[in-house]
Amino acid sequence: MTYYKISSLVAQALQAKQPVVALESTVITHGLPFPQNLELARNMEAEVRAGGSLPATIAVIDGLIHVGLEDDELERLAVQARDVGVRKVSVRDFGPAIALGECGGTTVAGTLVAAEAAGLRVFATGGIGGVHQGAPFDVSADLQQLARSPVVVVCAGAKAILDLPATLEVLETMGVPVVGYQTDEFPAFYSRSSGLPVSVRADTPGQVAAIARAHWGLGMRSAVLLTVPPPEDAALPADAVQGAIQQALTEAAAQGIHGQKVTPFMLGRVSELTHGDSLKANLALLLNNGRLAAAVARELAG
Ligand code: PSU
Ligand code: MN
Repeated sequence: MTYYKISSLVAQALQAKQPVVALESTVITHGLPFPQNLELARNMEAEVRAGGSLPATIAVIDGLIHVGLEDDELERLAVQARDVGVRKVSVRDFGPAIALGECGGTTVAGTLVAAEAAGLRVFATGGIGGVHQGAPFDVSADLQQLARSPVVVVCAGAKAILDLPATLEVLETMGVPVVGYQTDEFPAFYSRSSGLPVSVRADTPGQVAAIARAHWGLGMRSAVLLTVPPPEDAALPADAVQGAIQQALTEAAAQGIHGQKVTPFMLGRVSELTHGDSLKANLALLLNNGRLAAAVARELAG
C-alpha cells in the first residue's frame, strides 16, 4: 500500500488471521504529558498483548502511515512531541503530513482511516471526540469517520468536556450502535455515569463480537462504539470534575483557543485543576480499554 508501512509482525498476524488491536497516537502526542505519554504507550501495548492480541500503534512517521510501531519509533514520537511538537493528524491532515514528510499522532478519526485500510477490526482508545460545549459547529471528525469505518472502537465514552447529549444524537444520526459494556449508561470518560442511555448493552466480549458481525453482515459500513466505564478505583465522581471542566472551558474561551487546540488544552487544564486525579483516571481507563479490546479482537478472529 502506497503511503503505508505495515510492520512485519502486524502483516504476519493479519495473514494468519490472528487478533490485532489498533491503538491511536494523538493520546501520545497531544493527550498526555511526557513521560507519562511514552510510559502509557508502552503499557497499552503490553495490556493488549496480555489480553492475547497483537498491538498495532498507528502514527505518521517521516511521511509514512505506520501500522505497528517499533519501540524506538514510539519513543521518537513522544520525544519529538515534547521537544518540537508534531501534527495532530485527523482525516484532513494525512495528505499534508505525508507530502511534507512529517511525524504526527493520529486521532480517533485518523486511526480509523488507517486501521480500516490495513484490515484491522478492533481499535482501543481513551475517549472519542464529539460535539463541543458552547461551540455547536465544533464537531470532531471522529463522529463522521465512525460513520464510515467498520471497526469496533473501545472507549470510555466521550470526554465530559464535550456536549454528551448532542454527541449521542450525532452518533445516532450517523448510524453508529453505542454499546454499553456491562452498563446501560453512556460513560463520561472520567466518570462512570452520565445519566444518558446507550443504544444497547453487552455483557461479554462474545456478545460484542456478535453485534459487530451482524451489523457488518447486514452491509452496514459504520463503526460499533463499545463504551466501557472507567475502572471503579480510578473513576472520579461526576460532580467532582464538573467544576474543573467549567473553569477550563471559561479559560479556553477567554484565551481564544479554537479548533484542534481545544481538546489538548482542556485535558491538560482539567488535569492541573484536579491535581492529577483526572490524569490518573485517564491512564487507568486507557489500559482497561486495551485489555477489553484484546478480548473482543480474539472473539472476532475466532
Ligand atoms: N482521548 C484521550 N486523549 C486524547 C484524545 C482522546 O484520552 O488526546 C484525542 C483523540 O485522538 C481524539 C481527539 O480523536 O482527542 C479529538 O480531537 P478533536 O476534538 O480535535 O477532533
Ligand atoms: Mn474540534
